Amino acid sequence: MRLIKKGVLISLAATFLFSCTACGGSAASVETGSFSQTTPTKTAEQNVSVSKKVIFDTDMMYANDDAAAMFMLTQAYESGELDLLGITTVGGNVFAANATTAALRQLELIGRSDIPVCMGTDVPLGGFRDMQKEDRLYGTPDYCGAYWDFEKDQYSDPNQRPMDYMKLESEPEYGYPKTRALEQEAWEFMSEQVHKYPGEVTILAVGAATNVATAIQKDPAFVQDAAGIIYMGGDIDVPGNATPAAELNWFYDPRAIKICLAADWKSQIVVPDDLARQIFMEQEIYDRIRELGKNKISELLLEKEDVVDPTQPKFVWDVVVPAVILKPEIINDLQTRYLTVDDRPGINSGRAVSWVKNSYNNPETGKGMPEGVRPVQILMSIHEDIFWDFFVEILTRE
Ligand SMILES: [Ca+2]
Repeated sequence: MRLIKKGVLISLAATFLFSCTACGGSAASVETGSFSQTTPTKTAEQNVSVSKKVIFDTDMMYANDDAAAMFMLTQAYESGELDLLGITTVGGNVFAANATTAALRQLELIGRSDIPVCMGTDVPLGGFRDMQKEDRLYGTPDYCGAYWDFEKDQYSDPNQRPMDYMKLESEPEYGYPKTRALEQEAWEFMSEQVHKYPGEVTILAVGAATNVATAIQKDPAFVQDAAGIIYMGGDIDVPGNATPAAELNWFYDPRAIKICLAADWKSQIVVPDDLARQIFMEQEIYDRIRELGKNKISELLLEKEDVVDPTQPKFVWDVVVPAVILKPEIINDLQTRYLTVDDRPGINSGRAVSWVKNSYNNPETGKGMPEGVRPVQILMSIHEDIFWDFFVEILTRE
């Protein structure tokens, strides 16, 4: 029974990486500073500036979109395009212990165990949901990541979930790592690095936002010393992919993402599921990776999956996040909106709510915008051709 459940989880994961999302339009220039704000309309030129020291905060699985995004970052680190300070793990697709094993093991397999990994928390700030109750009241989610294990009544108590990355409930897909995570909490690692390099560190948050929100709560100077944050998460103008209201990362810990979005960052960019729904991994991309890739990364990715099922779109959510930093020319439509999330328990828990320019309100000036909510840049479309060329090039680089 257990194996069957796991089988379901794994097969869903397999469609991830190379499973969902968007489209887009214009050149972007990079300079020191923060991401500029734009009007909530398609712009011809985006003035994006980013720091090149990053921490990758992830709910990683094996050769999924998180893993491919991490490989893009390790490749860029290898060629000196950025400084990958470390990987931190969090809940979302899986629990933090599973994500930690996956990060350590995949770094080993590509020969980059020098990159620090820190295990974070998977306990949402508001506590774990009661999935049986929520199912009854709000319907069964379409996808709920690590919550599947509660959903299927695998654990009668959340404390039975895996909490030691060297003692998972079954042998990990690629085996246990020989290397170990740092003996430090993820939020502490983030905080330490941000203060070590004030104004230089960008957080790339592609799982639930729990670690980042914890750093904000425990370290009053955290946000002020960070360069900014880029999230993958949120369904802004479309129905959720977890529930009708919410995207998975924001469904997992709505309170955390609400705290993050309300913080006074120099720069906040959201890569939403709206975008992910427009961009698909086509067979041609696998074929190009097979043709050009002679490295371990290509091998890992193709070993997991190298044929597109024409009946199932292959979404690629998280891989857009490193591309925003490394190849800002992909950016087409970057909109400024005031953005928050409904963090109350209920049918709308995790729903994104945004304010755009209209006859009375202007997110650029703050006129008519709600108190306690901040402007955020939302990437609504990219230039797909530029993105895919970059994706293939960086992952197949020797
Ligand atoms: Ca993720």
